[in-house]
Amino acid sequence: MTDSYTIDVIPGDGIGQEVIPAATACLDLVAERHGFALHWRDREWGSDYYRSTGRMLPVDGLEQLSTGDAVFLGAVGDVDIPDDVTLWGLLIPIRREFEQYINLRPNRTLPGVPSPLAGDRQLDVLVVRENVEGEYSEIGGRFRRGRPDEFALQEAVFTRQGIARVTRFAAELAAGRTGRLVSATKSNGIIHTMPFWDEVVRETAADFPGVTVDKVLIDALAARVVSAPESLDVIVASNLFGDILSDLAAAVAGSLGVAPSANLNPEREHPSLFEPVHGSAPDIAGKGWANPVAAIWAGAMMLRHLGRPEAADDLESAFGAVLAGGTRTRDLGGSASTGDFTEAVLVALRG
Ligand code: GGG
Repeated sequence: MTDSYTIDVIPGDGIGQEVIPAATACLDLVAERHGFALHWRDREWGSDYYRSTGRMLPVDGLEQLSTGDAVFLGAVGDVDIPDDVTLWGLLIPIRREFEQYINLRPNRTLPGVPSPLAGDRQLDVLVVRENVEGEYSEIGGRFRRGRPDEFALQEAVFTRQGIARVTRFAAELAAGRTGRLVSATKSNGIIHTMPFWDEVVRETAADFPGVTVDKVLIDALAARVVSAPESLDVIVASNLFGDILSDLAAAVAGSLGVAPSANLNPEREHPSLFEPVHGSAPDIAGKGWANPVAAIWAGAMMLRHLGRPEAADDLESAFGAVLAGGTRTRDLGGSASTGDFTEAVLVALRG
Protein backbone atom coordinates (compact mmCIF):
# COMPACT_ATOMS: atom_id res chain seq x y z
CA MET A 1 0.00 0.00 0.00
CA THR A 2 1.30 3.48 -0.87
CA ASP A 3 2.24 5.74 2.04
CA SER A 4 1.70 9.04 0.26
CA TYR A 5 -1.18 10.43 -1.80
CA THR A 6 -1.11 13.46 -4.06
CA ILE A 7 -4.22 15.57 -3.61
CA ASP A 8 -5.03 18.64 -5.67
CA VAL A 9 -6.72 21.08 -3.33
CA ILE A 10 -8.90 23.85 -4.75
CA PRO A 11 -10.36 25.94 -1.90
CA GLY A 12 -12.14 28.06 -4.52
CA ASP A 13 -14.51 30.83 -3.50
CA GLY A 14 -16.08 32.29 -0.36
CA ILE A 15 -16.19 29.94 2.61
CA GLY A 16 -14.30 27.33 0.58
CA GLN A 17 -11.23 29.35 1.68
CA GLU A 18 -12.17 28.68 5.32
CA VAL A 19 -13.50 25.14 5.42
CA ILE A 20 -10.77 23.59 3.25
CA PRO A 21 -7.82 24.62 5.47
CA ALA A 22 -9.88 23.39 8.45
CA ALA A 23 -10.41 20.02 6.78
CA THR A 24 -6.84 19.62 5.52
CA ALA A 25 -5.52 20.22 9.06
CA CYS A 26 -7.73 17.35 10.32
CA LEU A 27 -6.80 15.14 7.36
CA ASP A 28 -3.07 15.73 7.88
CA LEU A 29 -3.33 14.75 11.52
CA VAL A 30 -5.37 11.60 10.93
CA ALA A 31 -3.02 10.61 8.10
CA GLU A 32 0.03 11.05 10.35
CA ARG A 33 -1.59 8.91 13.02
CA HIS A 34 -2.24 6.17 10.49
CA GLY A 35 1.26 6.27 9.02
CA PHE A 36 0.65 7.86 5.63
CA ALA A 37 1.00 11.34 4.18
CA LEU A 38 -1.12 13.61 2.05
CA HIS A 39 0.87 15.68 -0.41
CA TRP A 40 -1.31 18.71 -1.15
CA ARG A 41 -0.92 20.54 -4.45
CA ASP A 42 -2.46 23.97 -3.87
CA ARG A 43 -4.53 25.24 -6.77
CA GLU A 44 -5.62 28.83 -6.32
CA TRP A 45 -8.27 28.58 -9.01
CA GLY A 46 -11.78 29.99 -8.98
CA SER A 47 -13.32 33.44 -9.17
CA ASP A 48 -10.22 35.47 -8.22
CA TYR A 49 -8.26 33.54 -10.82
CA TYR A 50 -11.07 34.34 -13.29
CA ARG A 51 -10.84 38.06 -12.50
CA SER A 52 -7.15 38.10 -13.35
CA THR A 53 -7.10 35.64 -16.29
CA GLY A 54 -10.63 35.37 -17.68
CA ARG A 55 -10.67 31.65 -16.83
CA MET A 56 -11.75 29.70 -13.74
CA LEU A 57 -8.85 27.28 -14.18
CA PRO A 58 -5.72 27.32 -16.37
CA VAL A 59 -5.79 26.05 -19.95
CA ASP A 60 -3.88 22.95 -18.85
CA GLY A 61 -5.69 22.74 -15.47
CA LEU A 62 -7.42 19.43 -16.21
CA GLU A 63 -4.13 17.95 -17.40
CA GLN A 64 -2.51 19.04 -14.12
CA LEU A 65 -5.28 17.39 -12.10
CA SER A 66 -5.06 14.18 -14.11
CA THR A 67 -1.78 13.22 -12.44
CA GLY A 68 -3.11 13.37 -8.86
CA ASP A 69 -4.84 10.73 -6.73
CA ALA A 70 -7.88 12.88 -5.94
CA VAL A 71 -9.19 16.44 -5.99
CA PHE A 72 -10.44 18.22 -2.86
CA LEU A 73 -12.65 21.21 -3.60
CA GLY A 74 -14.20 23.90 -1.42
CA ALA A 75 -16.80 25.95 -3.25
CA VAL A 76 -17.47 27.86 -6.44
CA GLY A 77 -19.66 30.92 -6.79
CA ASP A 78 -19.16 34.66 -6.58
CA VAL A 79 -21.56 37.60 -6.36
CA ASP A 80 -19.87 39.45 -9.26
CA ILE A 81 -19.59 36.59 -11.75
CA PRO A 82 -22.60 34.78 -13.26
CA ASP A 83 -23.18 31.40 -11.59
CA ASP A 84 -23.16 29.56 -14.91
CA VAL A 85 -19.67 30.95 -15.61
CA THR A 86 -18.25 29.80 -12.28
CA LEU A 87 -19.87 26.34 -12.31
CA TRP A 88 -19.27 25.56 -15.98
CA GLY A 89 -15.77 27.04 -15.78
CA LEU A 90 -14.50 24.84 -12.96
CA LEU A 91 -16.59 22.11 -11.39
CA ILE A 92 -18.48 20.75 -14.38
CA PRO A 93 -15.41 20.42 -16.64
CA ILE A 94 -13.69 18.40 -13.88
CA ARG A 95 -16.70 16.10 -13.40
CA ARG A 96 -16.93 15.50 -17.14
CA GLU A 97 -13.24 15.21 -18.02
CA PHE A 98 -12.70 12.61 -15.30
CA GLU A 99 -15.99 10.77 -15.90
CA GLN A 100 -17.13 11.34 -12.35
CA TYR A 101 -20.57 10.12 -13.24
CA ILE A 102 -21.60 9.35 -9.66
CA ASN A 103 -22.31 12.10 -7.16
CA LEU A 104 -22.74 10.32 -3.86
CA ARG A 105 -24.40 12.43 -1.18
CA PRO A 106 -24.99 10.83 2.23
CA ASN A 107 -27.36 12.61 4.58
CA ARG A 108 -28.06 11.49 8.09
CA THR A 109 -29.18 12.91 11.40
CA LEU A 110 -26.17 13.16 13.71
CA PRO A 111 -26.10 13.22 17.52
CA GLY A 112 -25.81 16.83 18.63
CA VAL A 113 -27.14 18.24 15.36
CA PRO A 114 -30.63 19.70 15.84
CA SER A 115 -32.96 18.54 13.06
CA PRO A 116 -36.42 19.86 12.21
CA LEU A 117 -37.67 16.27 12.57
CA ALA A 118 -39.76 15.89 15.70
CA GLY A 119 -38.61 13.80 18.70
CA ASP A 120 -36.02 11.14 18.02
CA ARG A 121 -36.95 10.61 14.37
CA GLN A 122 -34.00 9.80 12.16
CA LEU A 123 -32.98 10.27 8.56
CA ASP A 124 -30.35 8.16 6.80
CA VAL A 125 -30.61 8.71 3.08
CA LEU A 126 -28.01 8.14 0.38
CA VAL A 127 -28.67 10.20 -2.72
CA VAL A 128 -26.95 8.80 -5.82
CA ARG A 129 -27.05 11.60 -8.33
CA GLU A 130 -26.22 11.16 -12.02
CA ASN A 131 -23.40 13.66 -12.42
CA VAL A 132 -22.41 14.22 -16.04
CA GLU A 133 -25.54 14.40 -18.19
CA GLY A 134 -29.29 14.94 -17.80
CA GLU A 135 -30.59 18.44 -17.27
CA TYR A 136 -27.07 19.90 -16.93
CA SER A 137 -26.56 20.30 -20.66
CA GLU A 138 -24.85 22.85 -22.85
CA ILE A 139 -27.31 22.18 -25.65
CA GLY A 140 -29.74 25.01 -26.21
CA GLY A 141 -29.67 28.73 -26.67
CA ARG A 142 -31.33 32.12 -26.43
CA PHE A 143 -33.29 33.14 -29.50
CA ARG A 144 -34.92 36.30 -30.85
CA ARG A 145 -33.08 38.36 -28.24
CA GLY A 146 -34.75 41.61 -27.35
CA ARG A 147 -37.97 40.78 -29.22
CA PRO A 148 -41.32 40.23 -27.51
CA ASP A 149 -41.26 36.61 -28.67
CA GLU A 150 -37.77 35.98 -27.22
CA PHE A 151 -37.27 32.48 -25.82
CA ALA A 152 -34.63 30.18 -24.34
CA LEU A 153 -34.29 26.50 -25.13
CA GLN A 154 -32.48 24.00 -22.88
CA GLU A 155 -32.11 20.36 -23.88
CA ALA A 156 -31.63 17.52 -21.40
CA VAL A 157 -29.51 14.58 -22.46
CA PHE A 158 -30.21 11.11 -21.07
CA THR A 159 -28.27 8.15 -22.48
CA ARG A 160 -28.96 4.46 -21.94
CA GLN A 161 -25.38 3.99 -20.75
CA GLY A 162 -25.61 6.96 -18.37
CA ILE A 163 -28.85 5.84 -16.75
CA ALA A 164 -27.77 2.20 -16.54
CA ARG A 165 -24.44 2.88 -14.86
CA VAL A 166 -25.83 5.19 -12.18
CA THR A 167 -28.62 2.69 -11.52
CA ARG A 168 -26.12 -0.17 -11.16
CA PHE A 169 -24.08 1.85 -8.68
CA ALA A 170 -27.16 2.75 -6.64
CA ALA A 171 -28.56 -0.80 -6.75
CA GLU A 172 -25.26 -2.21 -5.48
CA LEU A 173 -25.36 0.25 -2.59
CA ALA A 174 -28.99 -0.60 -1.85
CA ALA A 175 -28.16 -4.33 -1.90
CA GLY A 176 -25.61 -3.71 0.86
CA ARG A 177 -28.12 -1.75 2.96
CA THR A 178 -31.88 -2.30 3.17
CA GLY A 179 -32.46 -3.49 -0.41
CA ARG A 180 -34.80 -0.54 -1.01
CA LEU A 181 -34.08 1.72 -3.96
CA VAL A 182 -36.24 4.69 -4.90
CA SER A 183 -35.93 6.21 -8.36
CA ALA A 184 -36.84 9.89 -8.70
CA THR A 185 -38.89 10.52 -11.82
CA LYS A 186 -41.37 12.90 -13.42
CA SER A 187 -42.61 10.71 -16.24
CA ASN A 188 -46.14 12.03 -16.02
CA GLY A 189 -45.06 15.52 -17.09
CA ILE A 190 -41.71 15.07 -18.85
CA ILE A 191 -42.77 12.64 -21.51
CA HIS A 192 -39.60 11.74 -23.43
CA THR A 193 -36.61 11.62 -21.11
CA MET A 194 -38.33 10.48 -17.93
CA PRO A 195 -40.19 7.43 -19.32
CA PHE A 196 -36.80 6.45 -20.81
CA TRP A 197 -35.20 6.95 -17.38
CA ASP A 198 -37.91 4.75 -15.79
CA GLU A 199 -37.46 2.01 -18.41
CA VAL A 200 -33.66 1.82 -18.13
CA VAL A 201 -33.76 1.97 -14.31
CA ARG A 202 -36.28 -0.91 -14.24
CA GLU A 203 -34.31 -3.04 -16.72
CA THR A 204 -30.97 -2.42 -14.98
CA ALA A 205 -32.27 -3.01 -11.47
CA ALA A 206 -33.75 -6.33 -12.59
CA ASP A 207 -30.18 -7.69 -12.40
CA PHE A 208 -30.34 -7.16 -8.62
CA PRO A 209 -32.95 -9.63 -7.35
CA GLY A 210 -32.50 -8.55 -3.73
CA VAL A 211 -33.33 -4.94 -4.54
CA THR A 212 -36.84 -3.53 -4.87
CA VAL A 213 -37.23 -0.40 -6.96
CA ASP A 214 -39.99 2.14 -6.42
CA LYS A 215 -40.36 4.94 -8.89
CA VAL A 216 -41.68 8.04 -7.18
CA LEU A 217 -42.59 11.36 -8.77
CA ILE A 218 -40.08 14.00 -7.73
CA ASP A 219 -42.69 16.30 -6.18
CA ALA A 220 -44.11 13.52 -4.01
CA LEU A 221 -40.58 12.35 -3.20
CA ALA A 222 -39.58 15.84 -2.03
CA ALA A 223 -42.58 15.83 0.31
CA ARG A 224 -41.61 12.35 1.54
CA VAL A 225 -38.05 13.45 2.38
CA VAL A 226 -39.65 15.92 4.78
CA SER A 227 -42.67 13.97 6.05
CA ALA A 228 -41.49 10.34 6.05
CA PRO A 229 -37.69 10.21 5.69
CA GLU A 230 -37.56 6.89 7.58
CA SER A 231 -39.21 5.27 4.55
CA LEU A 232 -36.23 6.18 2.34
CA ASP A 233 -32.81 4.59 2.03
CA VAL A 234 -31.01 4.84 -1.34
CA ILE A 235 -32.36 7.26 -3.95
CA VAL A 236 -31.18 7.28 -7.56
CA ALA A 237 -31.86 10.54 -9.34
CA SER A 238 -30.97 12.59 -12.37
CA ASN A 239 -28.46 15.43 -12.17
CA LEU A 240 -30.99 18.17 -11.31
CA PHE A 241 -33.37 16.10 -9.19
CA GLY A 242 -30.46 14.64 -7.22
CA ASP A 243 -29.01 18.09 -6.57
CA ILE A 244 -32.30 19.42 -5.21
CA LEU A 245 -33.24 16.32 -3.20
CA SER A 246 -29.85 16.10 -1.50
CA ASP A 247 -30.00 19.74 -0.36
CA LEU A 248 -33.48 19.07 0.99
CA ALA A 249 -32.32 15.93 2.80
CA ALA A 250 -29.38 17.91 4.24
CA ALA A 251 -31.74 20.56 5.60
CA VAL A 252 -33.93 17.85 7.17
CA ALA A 253 -30.80 16.31 8.73
CA GLY A 254 -29.99 19.70 10.24
CA SER A 255 -27.95 21.87 7.90
CA LEU A 256 -26.24 22.05 4.53
CA GLY A 257 -23.17 22.66 6.67
CA VAL A 258 -22.99 18.94 7.48
CA ALA A 259 -23.55 17.54 3.96
CA PRO A 260 -20.56 15.96 2.16
CA SER A 261 -20.31 14.81 -1.42
CA ALA A 262 -18.12 12.52 -3.53
CA ASN A 263 -17.88 12.90 -7.29
CA LEU A 264 -16.72 9.43 -8.22
CA ASN A 265 -15.16 7.80 -11.21
CA PRO A 266 -15.99 4.29 -9.99
CA GLU A 267 -13.62 2.59 -12.44
CA ARG A 268 -10.76 4.59 -10.89
CA GLU A 269 -9.35 5.41 -14.31
CA HIS A 270 -9.34 9.10 -13.32
CA PRO A 271 -9.17 11.05 -10.06
CA SER A 272 -12.40 11.50 -8.12
CA LEU A 273 -13.37 14.79 -6.50
CA PHE A 274 -14.59 15.36 -2.95
CA GLU A 275 -16.39 18.51 -1.80
CA PRO A 276 -18.90 19.81 0.70
CA VAL A 277 -22.36 20.06 -0.86
CA HIS A 278 -22.69 23.70 0.18
CA GLY A 279 -21.63 26.57 -2.01
CA SER A 280 -19.45 29.61 -1.37
CA ALA A 281 -21.97 31.36 0.97
CA PRO A 282 -20.76 34.91 0.22
CA ASP A 283 -23.08 36.27 2.93
CA ILE A 284 -20.97 34.72 5.70
CA ALA A 285 -17.57 34.45 3.96
CA GLY A 286 -14.66 35.88 5.93
CA LYS A 287 -16.52 35.90 9.26
CA GLY A 288 -15.22 32.60 10.62
CA TRP A 289 -18.78 31.28 10.90
CA ALA A 290 -18.65 28.48 8.33
CA ASN A 291 -19.34 24.94 9.49
CA PRO A 292 -16.34 22.78 8.49
CA VAL A 293 -18.17 19.45 9.07
CA ALA A 294 -19.24 18.99 5.43
CA ALA A 295 -15.66 19.52 4.23
CA ILE A 296 -14.16 17.29 6.94
CA TRP A 297 -16.70 14.56 6.18
CA ALA A 298 -15.98 14.92 2.44
CA GLY A 299 -12.32 14.43 3.38
CA ALA A 300 -13.24 11.23 5.21
CA MET A 301 -15.03 10.02 2.05
CA MET A 302 -11.82 10.75 0.15
CA LEU A 303 -9.75 8.68 2.60
CA ARG A 304 -12.19 5.78 2.19
CA HIS A 305 -11.91 6.06 -1.59
CA LEU A 306 -8.10 6.06 -1.33
CA GLY A 307 -8.26 2.79 0.60
CA ARG A 308 -7.81 4.19 4.11
CA PRO A 309 -11.08 3.17 5.82
CA GLU A 310 -9.64 3.11 9.36
CA ALA A 311 -8.44 6.71 9.03
CA ALA A 312 -11.83 7.68 7.57
CA ASP A 313 -13.60 6.00 10.51
CA ASP A 314 -11.40 7.88 13.00
CA LEU A 315 -12.09 11.20 11.34
CA GLU A 316 -15.85 10.58 11.27
CA SER A 317 -15.78 9.50 14.93
CA ALA A 318 -13.82 12.65 15.86
CA PHE A 319 -16.18 15.19 14.32
CA GLY A 320 -19.16 13.09 15.48
CA ALA A 321 -17.88 13.19 19.07
CA VAL A 322 -17.32 16.96 18.91
CA LEU A 323 -20.87 17.52 17.65
CA ALA A 324 -22.32 15.10 20.20
CA GLY A 325 -20.38 16.96 22.92
CA GLY A 326 -22.27 20.15 22.07
CA THR A 327 -19.69 22.16 20.10
CA ARG A 328 -21.66 23.68 17.24
CA THR A 329 -21.27 26.39 14.66
CA ARG A 330 -23.94 29.05 14.13
CA ASP A 331 -25.86 27.19 11.41
CA LEU A 332 -26.57 24.56 14.09
CA GLY A 333 -27.55 27.08 16.73
CA GLY A 334 -24.15 27.20 18.45
CA SER A 335 -21.49 29.87 18.76
CA ALA A 336 -18.30 27.99 17.83
CA SER A 337 -16.24 29.53 15.04
CA THR A 338 -14.79 27.49 12.19
CA GLY A 339 -11.48 27.58 14.06
CA ASP A 340 -13.00 26.54 17.40
CA PHE A 341 -14.73 23.54 15.85
CA THR A 342 -11.61 22.50 13.94
CA GLU A 343 -9.45 22.76 17.05
CA ALA A 344 -11.95 20.56 18.92
CA VAL A 345 -11.73 17.91 16.15
CA LEU A 346 -7.91 18.03 16.31
CA VAL A 347 -8.06 17.53 20.08
CA ALA A 348 -10.47 14.59 19.62
CA LEU A 349 -8.14 13.03 17.03
CA ARG A 350 -5.17 13.31 19.38
CA GLY A 351 -7.28 11.28 21.81
N1 GGG B 1 -19.07 22.75 -2.88
C1 GGG B 1 -19.18 22.89 -4.24
C2 GGG B 1 -20.01 24.06 -4.68
O1 GGG B 1 -19.62 25.18 -4.56
N2 GGG B 1 -21.17 23.77 -5.20
C3 GGG B 1 -22.04 24.81 -5.63
C4 GGG B 1 -22.98 24.39 -6.68
O2 GGG B 1 -23.76 25.21 -7.13
N3 GGG B 1 -22.97 23.15 -7.10
C5 GGG B 1 -23.86 22.71 -8.10
C6 GGG B 1 -23.69 21.27 -8.36
O3 GGG B 1 -23.19 20.52 -7.52
O4 GGG B 1 -24.09 20.85 -9.43
